[in-house]
Amino acid sequence: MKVAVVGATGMVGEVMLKVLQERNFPVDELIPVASEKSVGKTITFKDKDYSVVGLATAVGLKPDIALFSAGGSTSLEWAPKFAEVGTTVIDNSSAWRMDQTKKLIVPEINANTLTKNDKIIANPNCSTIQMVMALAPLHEKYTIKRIVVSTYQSVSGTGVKAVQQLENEMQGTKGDMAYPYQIHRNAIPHCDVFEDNGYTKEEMKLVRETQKILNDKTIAVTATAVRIPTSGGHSESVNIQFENDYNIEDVKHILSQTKGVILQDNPSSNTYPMAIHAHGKDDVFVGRLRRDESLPNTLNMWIVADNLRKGAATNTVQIAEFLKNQALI
Ligand code: 11C
Repeated sequence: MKVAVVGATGMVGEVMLKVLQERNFPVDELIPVASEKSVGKTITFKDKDYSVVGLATAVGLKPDIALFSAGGSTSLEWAPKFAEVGTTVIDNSSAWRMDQTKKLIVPEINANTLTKNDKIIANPNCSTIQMVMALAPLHEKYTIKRIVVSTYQSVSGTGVKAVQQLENEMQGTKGDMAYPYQIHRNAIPHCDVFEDNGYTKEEMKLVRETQKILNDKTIAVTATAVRIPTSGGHSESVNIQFENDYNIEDVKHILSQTKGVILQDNPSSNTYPMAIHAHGKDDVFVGRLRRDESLPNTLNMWIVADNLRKGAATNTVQIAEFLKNQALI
């Protein structure tokens, strides 16, 4: 299989290359793609050196599949050009997610909707992926009415400049700022840009993408997204109101049986998910399960995942694996 990785020198691109190797995705020919300033750089993949090429060159090579992590505007311009030459694009940006003609896929939940005609497939936002991984099986059993989510997001979600800002601040050195404020020893209630309704784009992604993936516009979602000085993963406090009452032991059983979800829930041994443990892993970790005693049919939980893995690269590669296994590419 001829595989292009667009944005190969970026943070998510690097993890994509790692995940492709770890999962032994059948890459016969790798095409690492990046912006003009990285063209000619060398990328090592499975002990072989590859030269980074530009987007136009990559389209000309007609890859079978292109994994994109190069930002929304690059994706809007170039994904259709790849699709035109027959390449299936899996895109990590927000460019196509809410396009009604494009599918927004978390493989464990809705990959079965994919067909050969889906030439541009959207990968959801990291904070949405980890939340719906835990909620989809519970929605199926108890029907979710409303979700209140607060996120505690890693600086790696913003990119390399933010990781560097935190490093600089921890070491007391000066450098470029990715955020309007210091992030070290701080919590900034501001992820991505503000929309006209006073919510940030990140918060609205949690609303819109959740409804699209769970294929249910009636689910009410409200979100607060906060950046904190961690680098290994995103954490989320999630309050879920169901239509029907639930049994907490059954909830635990369902989550423990859900592929890709690991239940870590034992207060007596201080067992609960944490970013420091989720870092570098592909699963979504769930714990602190408890009844919301202030409302009927309502549950509280804590969800953690590595935002660069299941939140981005791993989910993308899993979509590619599904397409390959189902002979859709
Ligand atoms: C963050 N969730 O942590 C973002 C990063 O729409 O794919 C990914 C942005 C996106 O800031």
